[in-house]
Amino acid sequence: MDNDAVFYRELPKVELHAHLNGSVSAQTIEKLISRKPHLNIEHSMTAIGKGQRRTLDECFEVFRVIHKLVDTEEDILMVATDVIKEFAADGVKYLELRSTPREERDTGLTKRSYIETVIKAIQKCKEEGVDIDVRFLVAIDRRNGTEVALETVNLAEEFMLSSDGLVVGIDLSGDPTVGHGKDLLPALQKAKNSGLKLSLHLSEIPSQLDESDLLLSLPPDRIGHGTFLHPEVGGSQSLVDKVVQKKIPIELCLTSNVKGNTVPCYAKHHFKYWYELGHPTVLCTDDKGVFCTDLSQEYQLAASTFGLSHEAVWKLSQQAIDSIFGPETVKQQLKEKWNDLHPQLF
Ligand code: 6MZ
Repeated sequence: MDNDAVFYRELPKVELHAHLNGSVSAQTIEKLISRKPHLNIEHSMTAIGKGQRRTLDECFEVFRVIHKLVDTEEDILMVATDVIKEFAADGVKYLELRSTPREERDTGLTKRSYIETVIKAIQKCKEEGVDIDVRFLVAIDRRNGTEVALETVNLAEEFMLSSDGLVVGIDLSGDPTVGHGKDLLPALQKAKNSGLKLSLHLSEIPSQLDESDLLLSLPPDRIGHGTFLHPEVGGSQSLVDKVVQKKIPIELCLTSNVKGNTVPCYAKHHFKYWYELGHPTVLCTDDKGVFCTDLSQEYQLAASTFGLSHEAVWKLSQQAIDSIFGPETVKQQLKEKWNDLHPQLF
């Protein structure tokens, strides 16, 4: 590893936008494939390699393949444990994992046991002393509509109270071409009222202006992607004004957006727009397994594409702490950790 790569690996980092089943590494996929050889799934079907690009549609096909491989409590425990340890090995000190609870009749998996198993993986890593603080956002898949969204929020509310602070919020994700945010508004409002934080995928594709405007009225506590919010790409100044006035941090995933073809190239990524505005932006991986990346690489890419110094990169990773959904005490602990680590890097 060259010196620059070492800097990015050792840089303490905060990861706030990571979908569990999109984060499964090649090594873990191999273990899953050997558990289920009858499915005839090859690794090439679960990841998008260097230089390759897919449509968002094709990306969602990849998730369907991974879901076939991950359909028991045992699988989820292994996947979540591996993913947490991989983030820790990449220098991530605080991680918010998100995942959509699934029910699988054939294996007896229920949405409740799904959430319990992710929590078990987080606790297991903690007991083993893995150097990372992990929290969980329960995800709503937008294609499943109003009732499932409400059911998910009810479960998340229950776990928020019983998980010792591990369940902290709700994610709204899924294929952005399917469904409409207005159907999910009551569930999201209920979640917010109960104290769950909201991270919503907004304007991941063009022509979602009405939906974004509606969901911004909640308002969410963070925005995922926000690729088409600003006027230069068909968004609107009024959407930008709302995001800026409410200081809603944006989670930005460079490789995901380039490989998923919603952004034409790294240099045209909307990181530039929001960073230059001085708006809180947080670099994230989205789906590190599917897009073959890690958070160190995302920081390095942002720096080389937009000419950021090591000091500027440090500031970016440090400021991400302000956008976490964990409590104030955790923010303080993380800030102290960053202060302790600073002299080792500079
Ligand atoms: C929207 C995405 C996504 O929940 O099974 N997901 N939703 N946009 C994206 N951009 C590429 N990447 C992942 O992880 C996989 C699920 O996360 C959401 C989709 O709902 C996908 O099925 P979990 O752990």
